[in-house]
Amino acid sequence: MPTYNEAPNVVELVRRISAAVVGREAEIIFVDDSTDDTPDVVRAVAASSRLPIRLIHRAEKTGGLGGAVVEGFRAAQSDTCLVMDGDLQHPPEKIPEMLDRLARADADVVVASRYAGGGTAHGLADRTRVLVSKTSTAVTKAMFPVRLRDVTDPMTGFFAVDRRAIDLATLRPQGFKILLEILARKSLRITEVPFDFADRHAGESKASFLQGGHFIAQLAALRFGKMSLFAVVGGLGAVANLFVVWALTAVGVNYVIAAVIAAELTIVGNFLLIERFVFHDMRHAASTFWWRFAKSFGFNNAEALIRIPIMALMVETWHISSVIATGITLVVAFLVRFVFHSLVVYAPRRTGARPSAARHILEEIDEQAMQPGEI
Ligand SMILES: Nc1nc2c(ncn2[C@@H]2O[C@H](COP(=O)(O)OP(=O)(O)O)[C@@H](O)[C@H]2O)c(=O)[nH]1
Ligand SMILES: [Mg+2]
Repeated sequence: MPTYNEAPNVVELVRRISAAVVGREAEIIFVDDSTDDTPDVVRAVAASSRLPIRLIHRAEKTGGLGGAVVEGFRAAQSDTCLVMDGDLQHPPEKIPEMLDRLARADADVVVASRYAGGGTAHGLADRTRVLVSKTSTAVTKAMFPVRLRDVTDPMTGFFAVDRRAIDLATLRPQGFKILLEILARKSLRITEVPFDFADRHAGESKASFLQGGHFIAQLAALRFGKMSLFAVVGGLGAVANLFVVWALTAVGVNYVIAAVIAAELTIVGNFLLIERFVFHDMRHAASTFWWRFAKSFGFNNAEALIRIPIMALMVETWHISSVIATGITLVVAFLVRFVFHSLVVYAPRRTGARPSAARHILEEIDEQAMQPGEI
């Protein structure tokens, strides 16, 4: 159970779950990122509970809700794991049916669906959320027509899974849509049971606009891998580049200088965006920030410098139009840039093998430069 400030729901939740799983061997794991007194309430309830209750209070809320769910999978005693929200929108009375379906051994995942026959979604707060939920479900299903063929509700947070069927290490949970992440990564046998999505028992929803942004990034990353996000960032950079040139020349800056300033700003901006959105999951294993920046900055400047003469050469020797030559060089440059970033800029640090002396000195300087200053 992922929880974020659900203190007023914990007692009722444990009461209803305990009643639902009577006669079964079970435990409840709260993976909690709360800033309120949820941990205290969980500890108090655990002390008098018949069911074993464990609390994992995370210091860092890595991956948000999805990260919490994966952490719960890792901690669980059993391979059979059931995920549900901590606000009683998911009725605990459904648990036995879900576990029985999973135990029948013809499914790896049992999805409790708001949209399967007999299910309802009246707990969605308002018309806007119903529309957002339905539209994003349709778009998602269209993007994964095969994997999600048998699923009416890939965005539900109520599901049971056999942990052995999924590869925890490949999951990249970011925010709310953890089930989608699981279903899209691997072909699994899926069964659905309908359920009534209730109103929140107490407290407030933590879904937000930002979660919507995460979701779009997650969809793109799942479907097209990092390259599509990389292309989106590159496209934004091109637009920003044009805008800066236009703005600077409009205030009287010489166009060559304007072009150079715009190019450098775009290179830096692109780097920051790909750090944050494209290669964020590879950063921790790669070299330090400034070292990555140096590689990316150096590469992009070199690339810009040689692209133009190469283009000129193509026009001169192959006699093709300059527009086509520009197109070809841009596509090739995009591919080379992507490969360079994923294989070189974000390459995992080598452990064991000794780096070359020059690299060692550079890294040492870099390391020192990153130390907090002391006066
Ligand atoms: N551990 C953890 N749980 C979260 C986080 N964000 C939301 N949750 C929990 O995830 C569940 C679903 O969130 P909720 O706010 O009800 O979303 P909604 O049902 O889509 O409105 C609830 O149990 C929340 O407490 C988070 O960052 N970390
Ligand atoms: Mg909820």
